[in-house]
Amino acid sequence: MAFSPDEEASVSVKPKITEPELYWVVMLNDDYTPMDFVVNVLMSVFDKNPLEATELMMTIHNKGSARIASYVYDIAVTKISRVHDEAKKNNFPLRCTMEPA
Ligand code: TYC
Repeated sequence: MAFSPDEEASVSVKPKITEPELYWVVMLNDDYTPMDFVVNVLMSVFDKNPLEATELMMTIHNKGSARIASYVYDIAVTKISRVHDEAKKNNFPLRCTMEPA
């Protein structure tokens, strides 16, 4: 039997909205990638300004790694690929990893 318009209107629909899981992109130190190359990658791939990029690069250099920014999974993977592609093109060993935020 079909619902009357009144019955139909009383059916409540619960929207199931969940926050997407985020992932940190973590950049790692190495002994060979030039500092200015890292700063440029932080500006071009992660939209950091020159001061932020320089501070982040020095944190990585001094501490071994730093969390750069958090993204949904596909964006984090794409950012990391861009870093690795750029590093490979220039023969530098610069690497990033990803961790759940
Ligand atoms: N340690 C590098 C150097 O002394 C600089 C560097 C910083 C490399 C950050 C990688 O993610 C990095 N030239």
